[in-house]
Amino acid sequence: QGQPSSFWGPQSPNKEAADMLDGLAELCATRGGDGSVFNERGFKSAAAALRMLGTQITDIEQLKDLRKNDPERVRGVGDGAMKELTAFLAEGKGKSRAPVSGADPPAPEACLKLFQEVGWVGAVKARQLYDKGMRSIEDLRTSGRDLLTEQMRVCLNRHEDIKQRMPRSEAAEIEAAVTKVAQSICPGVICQACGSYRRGKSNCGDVDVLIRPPEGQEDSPMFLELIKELTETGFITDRLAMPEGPYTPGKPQTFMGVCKLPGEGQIHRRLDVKLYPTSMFAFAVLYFTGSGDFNMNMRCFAKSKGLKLNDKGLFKVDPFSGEEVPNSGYSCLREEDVFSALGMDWIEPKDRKG
Ligand code: DCP
Ligand code: MG
Ligand code: MN
Repeated sequence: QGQPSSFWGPQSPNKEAADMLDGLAELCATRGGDGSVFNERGFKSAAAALRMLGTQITDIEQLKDLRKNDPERVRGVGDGAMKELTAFLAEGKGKSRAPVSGADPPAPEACLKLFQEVGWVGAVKARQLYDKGMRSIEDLRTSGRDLLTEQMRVCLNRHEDIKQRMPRSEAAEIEAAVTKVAQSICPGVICQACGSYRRGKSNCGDVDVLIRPPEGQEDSPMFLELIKELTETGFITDRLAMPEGPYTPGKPQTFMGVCKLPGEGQIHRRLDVKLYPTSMFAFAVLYFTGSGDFNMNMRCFAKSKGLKLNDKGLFKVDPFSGEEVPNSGYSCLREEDVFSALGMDWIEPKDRKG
């Protein structure tokens, strides 16, 4: 702002150097990969600064001097750009050249890994995005949107926030925020954060809140109202999954989405909320406490005893058909009951590792 714009474009005495930097920025953008976005921006802002500069730069020492004595005029010319400009001015102009520094083209595996860090993007989608020429998160944002599902788009929008794990104290605050509204809608309802939080981890990737109808009640129609209210207060910011169809007694209900605690400096967090009827609740708590490996081991153990364990119950399996035997479900109101039904000793959540 407030700078002479007449130097812009073809009139700029530093057009060639600026064009060179813009070219490198473009190269970084198409190559993508982690870190290259930084280079891309750096080169772009350095190019812009050079175009604004009235004086022609023929020697790198001029720029070094400006950076020292008049930094405002060359703000945007960072160390990365200085490296390129040093080479450019020394070698002579007009050569098309690869960056001295700059990101190496990312290996396909690096891209596939990067893409799968975006929620809902799996191996197949990551490959598809790569084959369509996507190389960075920035690429997905600028030209990959049409290739993504609604859920992937939400996760991409919030990527910088939700890829970060949160301290367990924040998971506790989120659990409390959900509990407070749930209690106001349905007094006596039980809310319990499971997942890594319940296993005592010091940080959590998301918060998994399980809801149980009030004492003496098998089911509750409160779920949609809870989600609605949490959304209206601005706590829930995005939806990834909602219960399908109208409320059906006896069926679990699932919300997946994104939330943000009120107040300065808070960032978006992944939140899963699930309501299970009382008869399924202990199984659901067990399942959503994990860990994933622990669950797999416990399911295998159940299988070895001719039983099937999931988030809804523990059932006998017909040895011939392999099907669940109707009405064979064990009645377990506490997690402890599930362990004893399987003939296992109790294992503390913090010890449920493998
Ligand atoms: N779970 C499972 N199998 C899956 C997904 C989940 O058994 N395919 C169970 C075990 C997990 C729990 O659900 O512990 C919660 O899933 P999360 O993905 O939220 O995992 P965690 O809470 O354990 O870890 P994080 O801190 O990353 O959220
Ligand atoms: Mg979790
Ligand atoms: Mn979860």
